[in-house]
Amino acid sequence: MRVTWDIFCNVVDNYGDIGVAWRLARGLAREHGLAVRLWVDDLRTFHRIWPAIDPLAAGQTSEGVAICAWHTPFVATEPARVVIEAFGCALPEAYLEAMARQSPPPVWINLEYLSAETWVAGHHGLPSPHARLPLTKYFFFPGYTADTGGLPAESGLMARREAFLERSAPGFWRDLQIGAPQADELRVSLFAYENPALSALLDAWAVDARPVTCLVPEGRIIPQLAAWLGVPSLQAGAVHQRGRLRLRILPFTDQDAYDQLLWACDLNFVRGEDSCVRAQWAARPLVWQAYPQADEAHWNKLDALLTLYTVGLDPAAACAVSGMWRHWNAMPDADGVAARWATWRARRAAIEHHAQAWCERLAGAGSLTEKLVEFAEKKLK
Ligand code: TRH
Repeated sequence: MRVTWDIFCNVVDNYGDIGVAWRLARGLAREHGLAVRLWVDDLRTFHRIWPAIDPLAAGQTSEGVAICAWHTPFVATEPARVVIEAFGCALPEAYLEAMARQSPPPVWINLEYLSAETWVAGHHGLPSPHARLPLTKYFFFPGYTADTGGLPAESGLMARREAFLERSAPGFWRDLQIGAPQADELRVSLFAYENPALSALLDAWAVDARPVTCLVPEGRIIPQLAAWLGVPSLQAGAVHQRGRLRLRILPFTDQDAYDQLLWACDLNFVRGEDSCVRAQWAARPLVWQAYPQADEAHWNKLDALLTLYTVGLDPAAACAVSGMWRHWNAMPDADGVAARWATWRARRAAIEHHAQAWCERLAGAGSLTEKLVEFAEKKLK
């Protein structure tokens, strides 16, 4: 009999929670043949990253995963053998009670947010007994090193990227009605939260020595872009030229099409954890805007990833990467973004080369899906 898995996802805001949960659910079903149920409390957000999802259906199947609307009060359900609580979303009390009645109880895992911070390895896999019920929850930390829970990546990802670049990139640009890049043109994707550094960066691109095309999926950054352009609003399909900069607004697509954008661009501005990892797997230069947290806790996350990411880069290129990332995250910086951009531009070749080497090195962290399955199997024995 197939091992059953339940994944619970509470969408806090944005797309990262459901983005990670959905990748995991798809991977477990497709690559491990597991019977996966994904419980989601916000199907509308899910629908944005995977339009095949019906936001009104109480139950549906997609990509071999059973998707259930997570309502309160929770319908009585027999728990699966493995239960994933994504990002501490707090399982329904009735479900927890049902877990406690099982013998043996299910393997209960809290999937944590990805971080490159050094404390992660020491906390990965730690148990926490429930205060009242005979249940133990394990903390599973994704991470960038072999001693953590690894990184989300489906098998065949690199081959799909290579096949796209060899055969499909021209068609991709045609479909976006942009045409193939000119020899000296820089194509940039911009997925971002509101950002005080944006205007100065756009100013720098507008006077760049070479053409810059900036592709912006619809989202939170649009009002700021419209203000910079001096237009009342912006919709998907809008194109604006300012000096050397051409700006184009793209529709928000599904996760797979977003990957193609990352693969096709020369530089990707990404945010949150999921787009950040996908940009790293794209083997292209990236600038990460970490999800803003209280007391600037995200700065530690940013610095931790920068410390790992820049190993092996020559000092000037490492400084160019760090400068852009730190400035984009409003970290204290004596230089303006225009100076940071000029330095990045000057070191572009080294940074590009490094992005490929880094992508190969990433495999050393191991696959999150495989490590989770291994972890659960051990606990099930
Ligand atoms: O959407 P985010 O800002 O999510 C954030 C973070 O995950 C953060 O850690 C979390 O605490 C917070 O939400 C609540 O950024 P992230 O993580 O990059 O997720 C974006 C998802 O959206 C990712 O799965 C890719 C997907 N996406 C598409 O499917 N289509 C698109 O067109 C774009 C731009 C993104």
